[in-house]
Amino acid sequence: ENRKIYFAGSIRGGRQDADLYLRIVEQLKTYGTVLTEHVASPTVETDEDKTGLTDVQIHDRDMDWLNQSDVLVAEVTQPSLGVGYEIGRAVALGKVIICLFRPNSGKKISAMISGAVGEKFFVYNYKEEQVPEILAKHLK
Ligand code: 6IA
Repeated sequence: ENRKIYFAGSIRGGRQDADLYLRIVEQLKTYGTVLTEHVASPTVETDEDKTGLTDVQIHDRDMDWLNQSDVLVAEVTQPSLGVGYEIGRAVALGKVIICLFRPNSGKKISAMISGAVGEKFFVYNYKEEQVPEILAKHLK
């Protein structure tokens, strides 16, 4: 019953929330295997240069992981084309999707995310201290 969790967060879209991603991933690990831990890595950008992976390889590997995953958890406060793309692909695959947005960032969430709520698509306007209860509700 090892649950596979795909965590999505901004990389080239901007790394200002990277430390928060790390704290969310630490909590996610208590619920299963996080396939995409690098998203939370403080060194993802220099790692990216070192691994020499092409963008095609990055994309194809991520789509593989998304396919295998049981649930997508996306921190969507910092807008990212890649995260938006992953969410859309996850919808097409029928995955359970949990989007986390922090209104106190002063940003506005895209209508294409907030408007996509449904049976398997959840959007939370949250503060960091609520992360444990939100994750427990869906993953316990
Ligand atoms: O457009 P963005 O770069 O902000 O898109 C971020 C999203 O795309 C994340 O949720 C990731 O799942 C995915 N993504 C973007 N870049 C990478 C990447 N770079 N590796 C894996 N997933 C990525 C290379 C990292 C390096 C450690 C090899």
